[in-house]
Amino acid sequence: MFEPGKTDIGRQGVLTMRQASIIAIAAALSTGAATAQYTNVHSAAWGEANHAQILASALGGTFNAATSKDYSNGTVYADRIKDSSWMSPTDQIWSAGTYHATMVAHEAGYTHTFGYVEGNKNNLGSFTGVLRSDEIGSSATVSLDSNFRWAIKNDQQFGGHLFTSRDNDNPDCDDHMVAYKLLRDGALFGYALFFEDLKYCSDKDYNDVAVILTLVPTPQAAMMGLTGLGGLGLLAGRRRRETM
Ligand SMILES: [Ca+2]
Ligand SMILES: [Ca+2]
Ligand SMILES: [Ca+2]
Repeated sequence: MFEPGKTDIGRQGVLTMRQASIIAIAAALSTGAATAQYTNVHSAAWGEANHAQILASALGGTFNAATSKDYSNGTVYADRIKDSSWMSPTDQIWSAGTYHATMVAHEAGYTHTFGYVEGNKNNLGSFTGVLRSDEIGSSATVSLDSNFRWAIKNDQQFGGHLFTSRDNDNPDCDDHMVAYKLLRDGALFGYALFFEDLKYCSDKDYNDVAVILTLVPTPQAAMMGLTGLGGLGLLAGRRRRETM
């Protein structure tokens, strides 16, 4: 490698070019970071719970702002996922896996069915419902072997507006879901999903449907991952039934 005291002009020339290309890549990376988009979440309407309050009711403790976008209760860190980026993973397309979903809030006039659409695009007609937004505390395990988008479908509006986590699926091409990684002692154990249910995202409070996901790598790990959730009672009930 390059030795600072060495006066090998030819070699230095090569290294200078290499350094120049590294600088160019670094510049591109920093531009990417600067243009990485986080959808702006507005304050909740009077009387409605905001993200910090919903996280607290679902996970316990008091969630305070850790950065301009993240929250923490001292034990669980909610790390906001980018909504659009040309290089980082975003909250739009989700990876195959097993997720335990719990409905934790519904701060909206409309009620919705929460679920998913398999694949990366198209096939919006294949929406699969999992939970209802007016059944707070209800939970279900979703196991998918391909990429997919999370989605909500309006239960009242004619035709049932469907909005997914992929902006381009939506009739207004707007962002209808923001999400956080949930970390405990730095380890990812789940996600929090917050949906906006109004077309054109007119109030942008992103609290109209809120779901907590816990990763389910193995049944045993799932039990452990859920211990921080209010849904523990539900789980305990199910576990008892299973062992009877
Ligand atoms: Ca988003
Ligand atoms: Ca809203
Ligand atoms: Ca709302």
